[in-house]
Amino acid sequence: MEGDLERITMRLKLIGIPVVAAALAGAGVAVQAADPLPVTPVKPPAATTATFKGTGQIVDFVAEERLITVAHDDMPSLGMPAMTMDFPVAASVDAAAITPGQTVSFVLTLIDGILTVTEIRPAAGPRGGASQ
Ligand SMILES: [Cu+2]
Repeated sequence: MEGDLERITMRLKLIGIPVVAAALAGAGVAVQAADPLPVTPVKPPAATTATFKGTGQIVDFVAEERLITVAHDDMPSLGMPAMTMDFPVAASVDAAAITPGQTVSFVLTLIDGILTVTEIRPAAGPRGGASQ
């Protein structure tokens, strides 16, 4: 039984649908949340190691969880309109350089089906409109 759960959890992590794990937990099945980071289900383009460039404003950053909230601009390469959402931040990114309020450009890499911030830096120039 434990082995089954481990396999299920592993598979859920691989396909990036923790919602199902939450449903199992709700049904009284104890599922260890191995990875508490929320993920954003995304229909990935053909390549599985795709990267996507974006711009936006940092709304929040929880360093302990390496979780960033970004009000990002339109991302046509992802088919995503402008919105505010969370991303996990890769260990290779210098967390000390992430400051809420900052306008940034960033790179998302699809890692195990999860869009992860792998690069982030202050935007080169001032931005026009108000962020959403
Ligand atoms: Cu988004």
